[in-house]
Amino acid sequence: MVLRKLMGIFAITLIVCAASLATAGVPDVTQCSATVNHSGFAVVYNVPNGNGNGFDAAVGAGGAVDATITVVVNDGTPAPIANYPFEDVWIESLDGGMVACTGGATADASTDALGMTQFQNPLQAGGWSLANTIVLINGNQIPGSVSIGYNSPDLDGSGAVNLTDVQLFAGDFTTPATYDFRSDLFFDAIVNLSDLPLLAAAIGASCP
Ligand SMILES: [Ca+2]
Ligand SMILES: [Ca+2]
Repeated sequence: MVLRKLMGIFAITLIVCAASLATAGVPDVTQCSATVNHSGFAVVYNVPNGNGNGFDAAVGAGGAVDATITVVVNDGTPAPIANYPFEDVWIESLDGGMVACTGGATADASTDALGMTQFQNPLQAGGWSLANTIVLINGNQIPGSVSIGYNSPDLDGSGAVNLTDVQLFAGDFTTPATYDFRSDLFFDAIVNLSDLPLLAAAIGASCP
Protein backbone atom coordinates (compact mmCIF):
# COMPACT_ATOMS: atom_id res chain seq x y z
CA MET A 1 0.00 0.00 0.00
CA VAL A 2 2.79 2.40 0.97
CA LEU A 3 4.68 1.38 -2.13
CA ARG A 4 1.67 2.11 -4.35
CA LYS A 5 1.34 5.58 -2.80
CA LEU A 6 5.04 6.22 -3.35
CA MET A 7 4.75 5.10 -6.96
CA GLY A 8 1.86 7.52 -7.39
CA ILE A 9 3.88 10.45 -6.08
CA PHE A 10 6.82 9.43 -8.25
CA ALA A 11 4.61 9.37 -11.34
CA ILE A 12 3.18 12.82 -10.55
CA THR A 13 6.69 14.23 -10.06
CA LEU A 14 7.74 12.81 -13.41
CA ILE A 15 4.77 14.45 -15.16
CA VAL A 16 5.51 17.86 -13.58
CA CYS A 17 9.18 17.62 -14.59
CA ALA A 18 8.26 16.63 -18.13
CA ALA A 19 5.92 19.63 -18.42
CA SER A 20 8.62 22.12 -17.45
CA LEU A 21 11.24 20.42 -19.65
CA ALA A 22 8.92 20.70 -22.63
CA THR A 23 8.82 24.50 -22.46
CA ALA A 24 12.32 25.49 -21.28
CA GLY A 25 14.38 26.80 -24.18
CA VAL A 26 11.53 26.38 -26.67
CA PRO A 27 9.96 29.62 -27.93
CA ASP A 28 6.42 30.24 -26.79
CA VAL A 29 5.00 32.99 -29.01
CA THR A 30 2.43 33.93 -26.37
CA GLN A 31 5.38 34.96 -24.19
CA CYS A 32 7.27 36.76 -27.00
CA SER A 33 6.89 40.38 -28.06
CA ALA A 34 7.37 42.55 -31.14
CA THR A 35 7.32 46.32 -30.63
CA VAL A 36 8.00 49.53 -32.53
CA ASN A 37 8.70 52.82 -30.75
CA HIS A 38 7.09 54.86 -33.52
CA SER A 39 3.31 55.08 -33.26
CA GLY A 40 1.29 55.30 -36.45
CA PHE A 41 1.71 53.64 -39.81
CA ALA A 42 5.12 53.73 -41.50
CA VAL A 43 6.37 52.52 -44.87
CA VAL A 44 9.74 50.84 -45.51
CA TYR A 45 11.29 50.98 -48.99
CA ASN A 46 12.64 47.60 -50.14
CA VAL A 47 14.81 46.57 -53.09
CA PRO A 48 15.37 42.85 -53.79
CA ASN A 49 19.17 43.24 -53.68
CA GLY A 50 19.03 44.80 -50.21
CA ASN A 51 19.73 48.35 -51.38
CA GLY A 52 16.49 49.68 -49.93
CA ASN A 53 16.09 51.55 -46.65
CA GLY A 54 16.52 50.29 -43.13
CA PHE A 55 13.59 50.33 -40.71
CA ASP A 56 15.24 53.31 -39.02
CA ALA A 57 14.67 55.23 -42.27
CA ALA A 58 10.97 54.46 -42.72
CA VAL A 59 8.47 57.09 -43.81
CA GLY A 60 5.45 58.01 -41.70
CA ALA A 61 2.71 60.56 -42.19
CA GLY A 62 5.03 63.42 -41.27
CA GLY A 63 8.21 62.22 -42.98
CA ALA A 64 11.13 60.05 -41.86
CA VAL A 65 10.58 57.88 -38.78
CA ASP A 66 12.44 55.13 -36.95
CA ALA A 67 10.27 52.01 -37.28
CA THR A 68 12.85 49.54 -35.99
CA ILE A 69 11.11 46.39 -34.72
CA THR A 70 12.37 45.02 -31.42
CA VAL A 71 11.64 41.34 -30.79
CA VAL A 72 12.03 39.45 -27.51
CA VAL A 73 12.05 35.64 -27.72
CA ASN A 74 10.96 33.89 -24.51
CA ASP A 75 10.16 30.32 -23.65
CA GLY A 76 7.01 29.25 -21.83
CA THR A 77 8.37 29.60 -18.30
CA PRO A 78 8.83 32.53 -19.37
CA ALA A 79 12.60 33.07 -19.67
CA PRO A 80 14.61 34.72 -22.46
CA ILE A 81 16.18 32.44 -25.07
CA ALA A 82 19.72 33.56 -25.92
CA ASN A 83 21.38 32.84 -29.27
CA TYR A 84 18.09 31.97 -30.92
CA PRO A 85 19.01 31.82 -34.63
CA PHE A 86 18.12 34.90 -36.70
CA GLU A 87 17.11 32.61 -39.60
CA ASP A 88 14.14 31.44 -37.55
CA VAL A 89 12.85 34.95 -36.79
CA TRP A 90 11.24 36.62 -39.80
CA ILE A 91 8.54 39.06 -40.84
CA GLU A 92 5.67 38.94 -43.31
CA SER A 93 2.93 41.30 -44.43
CA LEU A 94 -0.47 40.32 -43.06
CA ASP A 95 -1.75 40.23 -46.66
CA GLY A 96 1.41 38.63 -48.10
CA GLY A 97 1.99 41.70 -50.30
CA MET A 98 5.62 42.16 -49.33
CA VAL A 99 7.51 39.36 -51.09
CA ALA A 100 10.87 38.54 -49.53
CA CYS A 101 13.78 36.87 -51.29
CA THR A 102 14.83 33.56 -49.70
CA GLY A 103 16.04 34.51 -46.22
CA GLY A 104 15.52 38.17 -47.11
CA ALA A 105 13.23 39.12 -44.23
CA THR A 106 14.99 37.61 -41.23
CA ALA A 107 16.08 39.40 -38.05
CA ASP A 108 19.36 41.33 -38.07
CA ALA A 109 21.08 38.93 -35.64
CA SER A 110 20.49 35.98 -33.36
CA THR A 111 19.05 36.89 -29.94
CA ASP A 112 21.26 38.33 -27.22
CA ALA A 113 21.38 37.25 -23.55
CA LEU A 114 18.05 39.00 -22.97
CA GLY A 115 16.41 37.09 -25.83
CA MET A 116 16.34 40.30 -27.87
CA THR A 117 16.91 40.95 -31.55
CA GLN A 118 15.66 43.54 -34.02
CA PHE A 119 14.73 44.36 -37.58
CA GLN A 120 16.61 47.47 -38.61
CA ASN A 121 18.73 46.43 -41.62
CA PRO A 122 17.21 46.74 -45.11
CA LEU A 123 15.28 43.67 -46.26
CA GLN A 124 15.88 41.84 -49.51
CA ALA A 125 12.35 42.03 -50.81
CA GLY A 126 9.90 43.39 -53.35
CA GLY A 127 6.15 43.74 -53.71
CA TRP A 128 4.07 46.16 -51.70
CA SER A 129 1.64 46.18 -48.80
CA LEU A 130 -0.48 48.60 -46.82
CA ALA A 131 -1.34 45.87 -44.33
CA ASN A 132 0.42 45.48 -40.99
CA THR A 133 3.52 43.38 -40.41
CA ILE A 134 3.63 40.18 -38.37
CA VAL A 135 6.66 38.55 -36.75
CA LEU A 136 7.06 34.78 -36.87
CA ILE A 137 9.21 32.59 -34.63
CA ASN A 138 9.99 29.35 -36.43
CA GLY A 139 6.77 29.79 -38.38
CA ASN A 140 4.54 30.67 -35.42
CA GLN A 141 3.15 34.19 -35.33
CA ILE A 142 3.71 36.40 -32.32
CA PRO A 143 0.12 37.50 -31.51
CA GLY A 144 -0.70 40.95 -32.87
CA SER A 145 1.05 43.02 -35.53
CA VAL A 146 3.04 46.21 -36.03
CA SER A 147 1.95 49.14 -38.22
CA ILE A 148 4.52 48.84 -41.01
CA GLY A 149 3.85 48.61 -44.75
CA TYR A 150 6.25 48.30 -47.69
CA ASN A 151 6.89 49.57 -51.16
CA SER A 152 9.48 48.60 -53.75
CA PRO A 153 10.48 49.27 -57.35
CA ASP A 154 9.87 45.52 -57.76
CA LEU A 155 6.20 46.40 -58.07
CA ASP A 156 4.99 42.91 -58.92
CA GLY A 157 7.13 41.14 -56.32
CA SER A 158 8.86 38.95 -58.89
CA GLY A 159 12.23 39.27 -57.17
CA ALA A 160 13.65 41.47 -59.92
CA VAL A 161 13.22 45.07 -61.08
CA ASN A 162 12.72 44.95 -64.82
CA LEU A 163 10.58 46.05 -67.78
CA THR A 164 7.43 44.54 -66.28
CA ASP A 165 7.75 46.86 -63.30
CA VAL A 166 8.46 49.84 -65.54
CA GLN A 167 5.26 49.12 -67.47
CA LEU A 168 3.22 48.89 -64.25
CA PHE A 169 4.75 52.14 -63.03
CA ALA A 170 4.04 53.85 -66.36
CA GLY A 171 0.39 52.79 -66.12
CA ASP A 172 0.06 54.18 -62.59
CA PHE A 173 1.97 57.34 -63.51
CA THR A 174 -0.26 58.14 -66.45
CA THR A 175 -3.49 57.73 -64.49
CA PRO A 176 -3.04 60.39 -61.77
CA ALA A 177 -6.78 60.37 -61.04
CA THR A 178 -6.33 57.07 -59.21
CA TYR A 179 -3.68 56.92 -56.50
CA ASP A 180 -1.60 53.75 -56.73
CA PHE A 181 0.39 53.25 -53.55
CA ARG A 182 2.63 50.63 -55.17
CA SER A 183 4.19 53.26 -57.44
CA ASP A 184 4.53 55.90 -54.71
CA LEU A 185 8.16 54.92 -54.20
CA PHE A 186 9.13 58.29 -52.73
CA PHE A 187 6.22 57.92 -50.34
CA ASP A 188 4.32 61.21 -50.14
CA ALA A 189 0.78 60.20 -51.16
CA ILE A 190 1.23 61.18 -54.82
CA VAL A 191 2.72 59.38 -57.81
CA ASN A 192 4.76 61.88 -59.80
CA LEU A 193 8.20 62.58 -61.23
CA SER A 194 9.83 62.39 -57.79
CA ASP A 195 9.10 58.64 -57.72
CA LEU A 196 10.83 57.96 -61.02
CA PRO A 197 14.51 58.25 -59.93
CA LEU A 198 14.04 55.48 -57.35
CA LEU A 199 12.67 53.15 -60.04
CA ALA A 200 15.37 54.12 -62.53
CA ALA A 201 18.16 53.55 -60.01
CA ALA A 202 16.89 50.07 -59.15
CA ILE A 203 16.38 48.67 -62.66
CA GLY A 204 18.32 45.42 -62.93
CA ALA A 205 18.32 44.77 -59.18
CA SER A 206 17.30 41.25 -58.20
CA CYS A 207 17.35 38.84 -55.29
CA PRO A 208 20.89 37.70 -54.41
CA1 LIG B 1 9.42 42.74 -60.73
CA1 LIG C 1 5.56 60.00 -54.41
